[in-house]
Amino acid sequence: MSGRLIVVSNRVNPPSGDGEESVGGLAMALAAALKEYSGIWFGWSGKTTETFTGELNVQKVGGVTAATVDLEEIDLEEYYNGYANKTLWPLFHYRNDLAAFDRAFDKGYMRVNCRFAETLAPLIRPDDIVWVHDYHLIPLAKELRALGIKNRIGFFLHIPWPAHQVMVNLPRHRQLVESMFDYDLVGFQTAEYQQAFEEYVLNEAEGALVRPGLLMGFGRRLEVGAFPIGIDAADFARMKTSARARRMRDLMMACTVFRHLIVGVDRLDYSKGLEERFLGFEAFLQRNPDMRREVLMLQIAPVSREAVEAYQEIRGRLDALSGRINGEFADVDWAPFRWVNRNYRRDELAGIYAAARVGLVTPLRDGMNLVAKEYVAAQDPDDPGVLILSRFAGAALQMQDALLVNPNSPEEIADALKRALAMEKAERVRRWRALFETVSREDVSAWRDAFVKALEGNAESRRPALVV
Ligand code: GDG
Repeated sequence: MSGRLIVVSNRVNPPSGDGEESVGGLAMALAAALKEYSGIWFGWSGKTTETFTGELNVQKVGGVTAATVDLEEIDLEEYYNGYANKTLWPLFHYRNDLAAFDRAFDKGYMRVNCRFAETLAPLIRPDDIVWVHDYHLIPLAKELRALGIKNRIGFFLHIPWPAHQVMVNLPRHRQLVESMFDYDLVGFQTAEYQQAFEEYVLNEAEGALVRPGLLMGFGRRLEVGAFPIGIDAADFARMKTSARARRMRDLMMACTVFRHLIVGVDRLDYSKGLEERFLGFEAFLQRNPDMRREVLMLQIAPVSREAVEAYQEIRGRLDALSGRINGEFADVDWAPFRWVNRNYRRDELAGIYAAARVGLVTPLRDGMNLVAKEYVAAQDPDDPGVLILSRFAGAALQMQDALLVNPNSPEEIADALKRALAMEKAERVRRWRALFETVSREDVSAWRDAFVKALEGNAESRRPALVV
């Protein structure tokens, strides 16, 4: 690559590199993406000011050049908490019932995208390529083009693209999708989401599929592709042998003597299927009285997006459910369930995964799900645990050797738990080897390189709009 890679995401929070990273798959992935390219990571600082100044703050954090801008309180309300997290997130995760459609959110979203573009444009040099991330910034390329930016610009969506009939619930859906045609390349986590996008364009935008990966719509052309994101497998391998990871593993082993640990790790979010998962564990305990004393379930779920009501409500429901399960099954010397809303260091998480016989990853919808991949990467090759994975996580397409379940069904989760706990070592090793091979090969570097190559590759593809 001759120029620089400019990565843009809502929030810029490069991990410090000492294991105390923030929660969230996107931050980890972007930091890894920038590790080997010279470039800049641009986005919101996480701070608010009284009035928007557009002042840039540039600093080096953990080997990454971060260029950040502050936003106004109202931006946060309308753009971040509003359109991004109360409108697009629920809708794209098939929770139309939780989606708020409010024109003020829409306006705030467009305003912040415009502000981002105005602040970013002067930083862009002619041979840079720009890589925009996620649903917060869908119209960014349109705003950059309006300011005369001609560079190659790619977009990657970290969350699902919903089915056509779900997408049309969004007021002004056509404008939003049309703005995506200002990118040179739009990437999705899976072929399934790519197809859903294509179907929308074919039906709503007088579209046509010119060839696989090249779409016409709104009288314009757009390259699309599937780029499944992975973890930084090499970094994870290093971390899992660290002193802290080993200490945590030993600690977890010590408190599960004669018992098997079942672990779940998720941001506290309604898309992660936590209620159904808890009910699945309860059903397992009800149906298998002889196995009750042989298991401990640990669910780690650091709180997120606390300003959004739906997130406050789900926490209350999960507190009640976890209390009910322990109330029903605990004994004086034993309780089956631990529900923890704390944030752990990544190296500590690696130790917890390593100690768990079962990784329980059952989102109702998920763009990819990196926890499933981290769980696999952390296992002992000679005595690995079993991954139970939702068929509705993007990761399921690559991880067919997991026990795949329908996360809406507590009974199916209970059956899978029973099967995982009874699984012979030979089968566990066979399944794990296949999973680990995929997780190692299709890691975050492969994801980044494939996307950047595809974006560079179609340098010639910005031709004048074609009318069909
Ligand atoms: C979005 C998409 C897509 C969790 N608890 C702690 C902690 N985590 C880390 C995990 C993992 C990350 O957060 C979560 O990543 P996911 O992929 O599971 O989910 P989202 O945050 O929803 O991410 C998702 C992803 O973007 C990437 O494209 O896969 O579908 O929704 O890395 O380990 N990390 C630490 N302490 C915790 O307590 N340090």
